[in-house]
Amino acid sequence: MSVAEEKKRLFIGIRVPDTLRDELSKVKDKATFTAAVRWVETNNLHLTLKFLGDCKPSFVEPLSQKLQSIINKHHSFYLETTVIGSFPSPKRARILWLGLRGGGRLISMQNDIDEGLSEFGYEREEREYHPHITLARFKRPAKIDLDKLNNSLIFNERFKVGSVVLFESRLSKGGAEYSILKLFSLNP
Ligand code: 2AM
Repeated sequence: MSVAEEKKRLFIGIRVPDTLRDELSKVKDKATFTAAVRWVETNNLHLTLKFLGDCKPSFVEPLSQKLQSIINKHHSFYLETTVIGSFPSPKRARILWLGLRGGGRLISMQNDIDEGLSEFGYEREEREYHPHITLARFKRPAKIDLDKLNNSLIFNERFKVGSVVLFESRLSKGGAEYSILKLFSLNP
């Protein structure tokens, strides 16, 4: 077995509820981009809290214990969708995302996860955390009309976040496949 096969590519995130997934699956039908774009598969839509990258399988247990102790201190909360935006800019878009708001509890939990995992040697995020769901990635920087896209869609979804997930990401030629390794329930 090669070294690469031994490792697990991990990240911590939040699942997108089915109702919002269904809505988001319609975005690609409304988008009229001419640029080459790779849409995130509907099943893969998620909100990232912390990307961990390649980890030894033996790390999953201590990581899970730490996450459990952090999540035990937090309560479920609601998030609301905002608008579709792009990173770094609509003139040279690489990533298309859906913004989320209402997350005082989300920010505090993400901050605790970020701080808690620094114990294991993970760098703390230097940039401010902007909650978003990545919808698509452009193959090359693209100029896109976000107003047109946002005007053609009415998103006003509010959803409850009751758990946090430790995901494993498997990369293949067909794209990434995410599976749930552990699920941590927030306090009601
Ligand atoms: P994002 O798309 O939500 O911003 C799973 O791969 C998730 O981890 C991705 O959706 C991405 O978050 C984040 N991610 C992937 N590779 C990353 C990297 N090298 N550094 C930071 N975050 C990464």
